Amino acid sequence: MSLTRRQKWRIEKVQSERIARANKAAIETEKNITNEELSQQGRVITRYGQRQLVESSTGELFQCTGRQNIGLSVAGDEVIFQPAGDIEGIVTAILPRGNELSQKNKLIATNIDQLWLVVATEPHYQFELIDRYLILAENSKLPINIIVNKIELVDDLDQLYKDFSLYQNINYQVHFISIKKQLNLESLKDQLADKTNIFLGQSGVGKSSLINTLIPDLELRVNEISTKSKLGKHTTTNTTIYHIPSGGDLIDSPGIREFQLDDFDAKQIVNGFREFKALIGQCRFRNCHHINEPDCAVKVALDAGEMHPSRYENYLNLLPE
Ligand SMILES: Nc1nc2c(ncn2[C@@H]2O[C@H](COP(=O)(O)OP(=O)(O)OP(=O)(O)O)[C@@H](O)[C@H]2O)c(=O)[nH]1
Ligand SMILES: [Mg+2]
Ligand SMILES: [Zn+2]
Repeated sequence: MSLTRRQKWRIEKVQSERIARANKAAIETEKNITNEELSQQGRVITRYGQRQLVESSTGELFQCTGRQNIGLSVAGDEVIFQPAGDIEGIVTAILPRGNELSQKNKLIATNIDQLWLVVATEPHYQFELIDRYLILAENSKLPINIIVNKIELVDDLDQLYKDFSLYQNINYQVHFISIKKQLNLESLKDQLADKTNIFLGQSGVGKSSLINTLIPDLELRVNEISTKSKLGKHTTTNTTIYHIPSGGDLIDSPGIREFQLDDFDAKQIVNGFREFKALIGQCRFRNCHHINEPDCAVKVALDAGEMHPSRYENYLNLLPE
């Protein structure tokens, strides 16, 4: 759908008005900066419109506007900010990002140490969907591991372990848990400690249940942030970082519920299969698609049983026409 000139003009006008308002707010805040207040490094906890809530290294929260032309920071961003009074401040720089998680070109969060793909026995896990999430993570340079929830629902645990051994064999960690029966949650907490974590996965697998188990007073904290940031109740719909009492941080992103996997191109798909990496340079043809070319290292590995047939099948299914 293409926009008419008039529609484009409207959108640009609304945007420039919004930016003008933000700049005006920044100028107002800047007036309150006294010389004693030196720049600090902090982390963006959540963003609301043109404002962001920044946590200082001592754990204080500052409601900040951004200085002009530095771009918008999102949850996870390390920033340099200058306090103006006790609760306000101005972000003057965004530090280079280690990684980014985006959805449809919209940045959701940055500097994620660990992405967890949550699947469950009900709705029953699907390998093709798992592989698609893994492709996304591998291409965004996001370390990813797998959580299998609701294990108390299966009769045959051995079969379940066998199903996921193919991912363990290519060095993804797999945690089998039951939130309902509180199984294996302690070992998971150990894995979350000292890291910034985010949970992804289809609806109904238990992401919210897991977050509530890890942070029992989550609702209280959401309210606290709303009050401190004066951002109103809207905060609950924003991507926000919370500290887990047992260690580590958690990025809660309700938008993840609608998370859609974009289509990948052939290069991204090859890049998304971890076990291909060691083989890629070894095919006879440099532009080998690993389908039916002669002397294809991927096919050789498959025939030798070194690559799982289900992964290769998904590779073929996911390749664009
Ligand atoms: N049997 C069983 N049910 C569970 C377990 N963990 C969560 N559930 C249930 O699964 C349902 C979905 O859980 P949620 O935490 O809402 O799932 P979600 O991933 O946040 O889903 P969306 O918000 O829609 O993306 C709820 O009814 C939970 O009570 C578990 O270990 N075993
Ligand atoms: Mg949920
Ligand atoms: Zn090949």
